[in-house]
Amino acid sequence: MNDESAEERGKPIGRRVLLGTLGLGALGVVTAPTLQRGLESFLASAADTDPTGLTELLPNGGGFRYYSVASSVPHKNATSYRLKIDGLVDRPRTYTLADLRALPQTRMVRDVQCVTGWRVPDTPFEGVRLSRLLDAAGVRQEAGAVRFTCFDGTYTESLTLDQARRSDVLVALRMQDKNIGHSHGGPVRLYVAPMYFYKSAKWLSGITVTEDVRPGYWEERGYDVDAWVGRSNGRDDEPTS
Ligand SMILES: Nc1nc2c(c(=O)[nH]1)N[C@H]1C(S)=C(S)[C@@H](COP(=O)(O)O)O[C@H]1N2
Ligand SMILES: [Mo]
Repeated sequence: MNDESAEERGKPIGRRVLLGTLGLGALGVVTAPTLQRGLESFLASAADTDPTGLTELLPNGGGFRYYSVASSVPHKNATSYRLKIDGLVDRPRTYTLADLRALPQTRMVRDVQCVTGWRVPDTPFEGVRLSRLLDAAGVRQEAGAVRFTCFDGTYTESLTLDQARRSDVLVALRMQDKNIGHSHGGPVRLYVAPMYFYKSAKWLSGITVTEDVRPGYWEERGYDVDAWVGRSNGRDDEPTS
């Protein structure tokens, strides 16, 4: 069984930790952040102390935990994938994967930090700077924010325009020096290097320039909108960028 089939199982509530290769997929159904933190610290300690080495079989290993708030997510490839940029722009546009690949690519290597505590060191991401796509679209003067939507049909995120224009914010096509696979939000995910990983929306399909920030999926459920790794969300972590 692969992680994709695990992803189809279970209930469509909360975010689920995909443990298909261990046959533990049914564990991960939780909604409240506190409960979910409890679950994740359990899983984290299980992974830290696992005497069998079975956690190495988790999809892709390497410390990432796999999240989806949707019960199933369609697969998109070079033929079917589209990224639409619209809203308060002069030149709305829909990009194919080939269009995105043809643009200059930026590679960055930073730690990834999830707000629940796990951190993965030195993870390469590569893709097109979001600022480039915004400039190409011609952001209108009255715009103040960017909203991201996903082809899982559920997840949303947002950044202020100033945050979105940072050079360490990418529309990422590659992660860990591979094309981004479905579990990690491929073929295209957002990568917001200086913020907790919930800002890095997987399965990115829409970028809408708006007047104001609208809180995203997890932000409506209690997480900070300005999610700088460090002091936001009541945490104390080393910054990632
Ligand atoms: N579409 C979508 N993007 C998402 C999420 C999600 O559930 N759905 N979870 C977020 C959270 S909380 C984290 S920690 C990372 C996990 O990314 P990974 O599954 O590649 O480890 O994706 C973020 N982006
Ligand atoms: Mo997260």
